[in-house]
Amino acid sequence: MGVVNVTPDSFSDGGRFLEPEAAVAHGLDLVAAGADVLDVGGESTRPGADPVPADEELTRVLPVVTRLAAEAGCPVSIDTSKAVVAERALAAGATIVNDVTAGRADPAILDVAAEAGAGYVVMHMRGEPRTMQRDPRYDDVVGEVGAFLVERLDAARAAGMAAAALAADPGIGFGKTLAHNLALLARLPELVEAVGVPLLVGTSRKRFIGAVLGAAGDTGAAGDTGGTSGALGAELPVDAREEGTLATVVFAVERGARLVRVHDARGAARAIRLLDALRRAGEAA
Ligand code: PMM
Repeated sequence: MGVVNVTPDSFSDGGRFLEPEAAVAHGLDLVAAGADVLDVGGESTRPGADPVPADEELTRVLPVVTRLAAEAGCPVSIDTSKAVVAERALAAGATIVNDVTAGRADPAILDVAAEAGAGYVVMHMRGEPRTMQRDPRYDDVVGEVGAFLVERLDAARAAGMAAAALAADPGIGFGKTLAHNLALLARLPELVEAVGVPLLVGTSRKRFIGAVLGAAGDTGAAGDTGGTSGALGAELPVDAREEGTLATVVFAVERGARLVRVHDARGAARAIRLLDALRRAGEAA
């Protein structure tokens, strides 16, 4: 799943694809690079982000969804929590709703997705983007995220969605510390087992990657080979998290993720192709 953020303020690509032409071109590039699904979003969910009014979100995403649905040759997903945005995007050709609130922000979104026969992604988030990173705590992060996803999948089915239309996402970085994010990825098979639908995982360029690599002394600076020279504890910047992202992509897919949401589709597609070849060799042996 390739990310097309039509926002001024997303943490990794905010402002780059705000013009519809640039966003459409970027989406087509992602497909050429190997994306099988495009996820178009008009509201940033980065920690601390302010909500965007529905009319502004619609102005951002509708032209992009319309053109990509016609031209990209793959399913288009709309990354929104608002029923009205989902409804208009589905009418414009999107076929999946990716809802980071899992229907809690605007419950009517469940009926919209059900009535359209659309795919629907439920994601776990603790709190809301404006406040979610203020000291999140869990007794058992994997158990609690799994139970939440199961409950929201039940709500989606109760609204009339088919089992085959659903996917679930642990929401890496959404109200989680570094340790929570690592535990969710390390114990992904438990989540796969708990939810019983395909698992989507979004790690791309997220802060925990910068934290792990920064703690290892990597600064991302030119000439820094990592590990020895950096200021210990400094976070690796967003534009230097691609290799770390690929490690998480391979790890997540190997542990049962069926979809990965990424900014760089070429690297992820190549990594997964290699993983496939290795798996096939293992099965043939
Ligand atoms: N992450 C972001 C936005 N939407 N949706 C799902 N299902 N899973 C995610 O992990 C996720 C998401 C934030 O990343 P971005 O600002 O780069 O889009």
